[in-house]
Amino acid sequence: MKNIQIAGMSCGHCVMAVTKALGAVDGIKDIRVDLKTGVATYDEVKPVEASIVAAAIKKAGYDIVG
Ligand SMILES: [Cu+2]
Repeated sequence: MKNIQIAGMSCGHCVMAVTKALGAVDGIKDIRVDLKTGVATYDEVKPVEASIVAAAIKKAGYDIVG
């Protein structure tokens, strides 16, 4: 179970966009995104490099905090 803090989400569309972006990354499943806290939670079925996750989030128009 991984947690990432995402900046820039403001509505349900943002949640969908982030969920979709994470879902497109090979190895990531069971994604939950909380709009209020900005935290995305997911499981990895295989190791996924943090840089790949960051790139996917960035491509969707958001940033990982920290
Ligand atoms: Cu939005």
